[in-house]
Amino acid sequence: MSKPRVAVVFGGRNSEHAVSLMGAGSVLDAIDRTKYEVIPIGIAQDGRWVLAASDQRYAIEGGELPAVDTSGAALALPTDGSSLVAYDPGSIPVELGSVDVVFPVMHGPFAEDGTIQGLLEMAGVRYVGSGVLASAVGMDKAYMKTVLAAAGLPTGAYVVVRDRDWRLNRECVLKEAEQLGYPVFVKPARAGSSQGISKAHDRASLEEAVEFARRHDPKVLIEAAIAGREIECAVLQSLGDEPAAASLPGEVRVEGGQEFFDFEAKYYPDQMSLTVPADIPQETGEELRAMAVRAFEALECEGLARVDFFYTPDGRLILNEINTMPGFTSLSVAPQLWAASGLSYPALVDRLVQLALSRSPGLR
Ligand code: G1L
Repeated sequence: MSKPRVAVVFGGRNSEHAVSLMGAGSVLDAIDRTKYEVIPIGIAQDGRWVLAASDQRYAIEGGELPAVDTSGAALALPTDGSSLVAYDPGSIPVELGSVDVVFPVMHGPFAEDGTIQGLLEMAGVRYVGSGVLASAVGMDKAYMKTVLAAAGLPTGAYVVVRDRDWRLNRECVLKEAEQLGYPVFVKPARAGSSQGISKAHDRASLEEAVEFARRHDPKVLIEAAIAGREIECAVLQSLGDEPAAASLPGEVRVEGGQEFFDFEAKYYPDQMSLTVPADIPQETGEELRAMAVRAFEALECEGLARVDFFYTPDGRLILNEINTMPGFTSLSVAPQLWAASGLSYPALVDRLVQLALSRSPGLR
């Protein structure tokens, strides 16, 4: 039998292009080429799909994909339901033939928000990770909280600021937000990673923080600051009919006294430390893992997700967020949590590909 053909798709039209390239570098490095035929496809900043060299740790330095000058469709949707077309760096359209699985390694709008997943659904191609709904809900922090709360999971207090409210009812919005009490965190509702996030201590800094977040997204979330330790858990779908499994919980600490876990700290691992298992009471750890699985199920996630909690000084667990496309280099939190739980990075990559291969495209 021939090897399953796995297209690793990375890059994308967004500010976190380089982060995606680092993740793709790790996946391309770890995936078993004796078992799979690997086809790396980069999406350049201009949106073109480029066939990348298949044998290298692609652009692990976080460089850019070559700009290509192509005309016509950047991606040809297959008519037979399974054949993809990309371009080689010399702008030659390359018929990729049928692909068994796409492994998307991308961030932000047009990528982890369900867009690529929808495109792949239309093309009838299986893919790694969550589907359209879970990806879209996971990307929008406001809807994420709605879904988590509906599942009975404890989330923090927040206010959603839509564009119209901000332009027409600013005073009202600010008053409502101030009910949360200062300090508050202000975040773009749908930006990937931690970009556009800031902390506000008073009315003036709150207005500034909302304007700052609005540079990334016209929809903004204002959240009550929660004092507590940051404990994270990775959830992995099972291959059979068993429920999804939670990793050991790990505690994330930001080094160097930053106010919060910002974009820089997240992607420069020497600025954060991860302790696995987290030093918390046994029952708290078990409760956290059960909550993480419930969150995974509430969004109907597939593949892998990372669930982030606050553990407050008075012993409560609050679910901060769920990430359907968590950092995914071998040194990122979710892979490290699974490594400490007995599943190595190459085994995790393999499991994700096997999960995708085992499911039917379309409704499930
Ligand atoms: F395997 C999943 F679940 F599909 C998956 C795919 C991609 C998990 C995590 C990621 N992560 C990313 O793509 C990244 C943009 C964070 C780059 Cl590492």
